Amino acid sequence: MTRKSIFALAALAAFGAIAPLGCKPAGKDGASGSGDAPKSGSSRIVFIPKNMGNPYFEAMEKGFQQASKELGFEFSTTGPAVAEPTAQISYIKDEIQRGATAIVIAANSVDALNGTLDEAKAKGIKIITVDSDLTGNESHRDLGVLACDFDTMGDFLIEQMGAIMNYEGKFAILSATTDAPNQNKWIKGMQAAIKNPKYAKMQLVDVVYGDDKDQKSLTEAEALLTKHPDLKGIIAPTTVGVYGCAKAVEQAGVYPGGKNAKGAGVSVIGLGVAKQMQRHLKDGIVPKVFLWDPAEQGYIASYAAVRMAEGKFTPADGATINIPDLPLTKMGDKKVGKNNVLIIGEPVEYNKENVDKYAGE
Ligand code: RAM
Repeated sequence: MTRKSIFALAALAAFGAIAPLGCKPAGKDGASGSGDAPKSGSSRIVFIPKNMGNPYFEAMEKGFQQASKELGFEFSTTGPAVAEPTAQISYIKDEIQRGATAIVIAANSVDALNGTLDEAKAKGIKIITVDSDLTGNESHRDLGVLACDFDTMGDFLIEQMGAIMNYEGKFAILSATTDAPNQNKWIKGMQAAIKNPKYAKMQLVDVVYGDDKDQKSLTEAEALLTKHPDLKGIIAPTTVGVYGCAKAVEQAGVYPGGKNAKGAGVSVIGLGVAKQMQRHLKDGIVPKVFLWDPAEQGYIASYAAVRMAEGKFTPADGATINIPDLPLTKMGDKKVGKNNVLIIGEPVEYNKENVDKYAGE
């Protein structure tokens, strides 16, 4: 028996000690039914992404599913079709009624959910944010599990764009929704970063929003190309957005080396899912994108939720939680920091040379 399966059995036994708080599967319109079949007598973790049908969050579900197999909880995903600030409230309320053990949520707003999350916490439901935190309102959840250090993301993206455009010329940002906590934190970081004299010749000419919708992202990217014919780059720190930008520069032929490119052309970079960006990277339409394995957030959030429900883990600055290794990733002790944020790691670069390896994961 492998180390992992021994661990899984031990954890399953321990988890059985948790009082079941309700076992009805989520049955709302948006429910994906992505978990294992309901396990009677076990606890329930519900994942509420920003929006359903987003490949990024679908990748995250794999981490919950893996943890569900190891720990034996019932897992389901439910959420709104569109990423709007208040769109997640009714889904949280439903879970308060049903009595989920834990709600894991990628917040669409820093404050619109506060009251509803407080109601859930008052019922003993553990609240964990992933991907997008309640920035400035962290007390309304128990823990935030974030892929990377949000404080350095702005510097990182500006330096990446700068190096590609020779630290000179016009660039734009294409984001997701205007309220997205993670996006806004990163945009603020980028706006602060360009004040560094190193970037004095770079000009941020526009910030536009594709709302994490395919068509709107494409249309907004096309509008940027029309409005700024001398644009040298677009940073899209959203997986839906960066894909829309890739399609726009491809269709317009203005990517580096494209038939309508002026000078070095328009370089698109951002945060992208390897599989979704694979062809654009391999064809040289997009030079590079960055991301992390979204599944890790689901996996760690699941373990944190279960250990919290067991009374074995209390999130606090300096507290640690041990996470078993994933088949491809070493985990181990993860430390909680300020505002109860657990940062997993750093973004990985996907490019022409390595994307096949990551897209196959
Ligand atoms: C989109 C969402 C999500 C973000 C990723 C990188 O899918 O906006 O919140 O973290 O991109």
